[in-house]
Amino acid sequence: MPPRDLDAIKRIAIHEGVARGASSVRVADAHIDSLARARMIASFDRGDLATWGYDATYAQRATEPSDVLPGARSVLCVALPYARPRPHERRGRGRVSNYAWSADYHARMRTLLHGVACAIEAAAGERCTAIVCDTAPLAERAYAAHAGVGWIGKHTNLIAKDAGSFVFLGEIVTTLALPPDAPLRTSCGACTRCVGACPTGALRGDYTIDATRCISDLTQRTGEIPRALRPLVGTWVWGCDLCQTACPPTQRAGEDASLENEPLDGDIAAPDLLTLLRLRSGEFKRRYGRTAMGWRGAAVLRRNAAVALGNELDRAHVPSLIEALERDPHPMVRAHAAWALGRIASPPALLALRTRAARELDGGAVAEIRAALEPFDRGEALAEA
Ligand code: B12
Ligand code: SF4
Ligand code: SF4
Repeated sequence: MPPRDLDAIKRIAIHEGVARGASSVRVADAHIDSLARARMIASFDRGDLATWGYDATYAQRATEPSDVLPGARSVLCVALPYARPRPHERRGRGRVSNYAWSADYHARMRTLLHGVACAIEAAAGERCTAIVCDTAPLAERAYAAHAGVGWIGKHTNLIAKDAGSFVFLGEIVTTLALPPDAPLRTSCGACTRCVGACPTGALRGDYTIDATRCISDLTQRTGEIPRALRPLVGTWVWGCDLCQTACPPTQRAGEDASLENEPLDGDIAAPDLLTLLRLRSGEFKRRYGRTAMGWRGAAVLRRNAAVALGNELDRAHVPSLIEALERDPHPMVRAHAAWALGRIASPPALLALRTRAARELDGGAVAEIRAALEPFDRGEALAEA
């Protein structure tokens, strides 16, 4: 196909993408990205992504677009903005990351990409595209940076030129050799605001992250949240936005008013923690099934609510935490409720822990109850001595 026609196809794709809500649509060459591969392997070797089970094979596949589509020559990268104003903080309410307030972005992104891919294939007269968003192995940020959609910041997110970092990324890998765009020349410079804003010290400041410390990872994992990190999670119950809300280019970008980013309801961004602590499967599916919070199940959200309540240190929450300690069907939730009660440490909280210690059958929950009581038992032993 002559280059002139490829230029026209690229223009059609860009027009289609922007018309469908993307803030940016640009093209990268579908080369093997050796730099990104080396950075990913180094990150996996350090254990930064330990919870995700990524390895050198994943890094290899993610930096070779022909793994997604044999014969790939170009990657069309799009950024879809999603920032919305955050509700005021209120006691007893959890914090949910901006990206999960509206209907799950994967479906929206796929619809957008599908429309653009159809336009490309109609113009090319052949099947020549594959769609990627989050699921197929692809270093999405690295290719978006090559295409000049934005640059990768010290918080490791891609900062789109005008929309900031609150953008979802999606790609169309194609066998067409579309004319590539140039990367941006922008960088973070001397700024380190995201590093200072991160409560868990997950960001090193050298454009790498220890994701095992990131609240986004901690609130999405299915196992326990490490005890030492629980106090640092604060009241986040799903994801975390702190490094991005501190980021000057993201602040300057402001919000996106499109209807698709409208929060599903008034509570979704700041759910009532006691309601979340009692959330069961049916209600979970009804409330969260359509959102990006809908894939880990109700027990993970109950666990996160227990941690948030432990961090609020409000004695009024003790009866609900005792109920979770005694009746929650999931041992992980009982274990985190034990931790929360130990943090609050009012006389009824400690009594409930001691009573439960004699009845609890799950080893992990027993260990948490013992750990919660340990400072007080030690104190009593010292007083007796
Ligand atoms: C696993 C994962 C996570 C993990 C790990 C995050 C991480 N930083 O790696 C956790 C659960 C922590 C996470 C959290 C979030 N995630 Co996430 N996540 C992913 C996923 C599925 C894979 C990322 C991955 O492979 N990480 C491994 C690292 C080593 O590789 P990498 O980040 O892709 O790329 C590195 C290299 O490319 C390298 N690099 C290569 N070339 C160059 C060149 C230069 C100059 C530099 C500096 C770096 C560099 O730097 C990159 C960053 O370290 C991607 C989707 C995808 N397939 O890419 C979404 C994705 C990265 N997540 C996304 C989002 C929205 C989030 C959250 C904002 C959600 C939230 N609010 O809670 C947070 C942000 C936390 C943070 N500070 O990163 C978006 C990011 C959009 C954007 N603007 O960048 C993505 C792209 C999903 C999407 N399709 O939109 N996520
Ligand atoms: S999302 Fe939160 S915990 Fe994760 S790196 Fe950013 S500020 Fe730190
Ligand atoms: S806060 Fe500053 S250092 Fe961090 S990503 Fe934004 S511009 Fe870069």
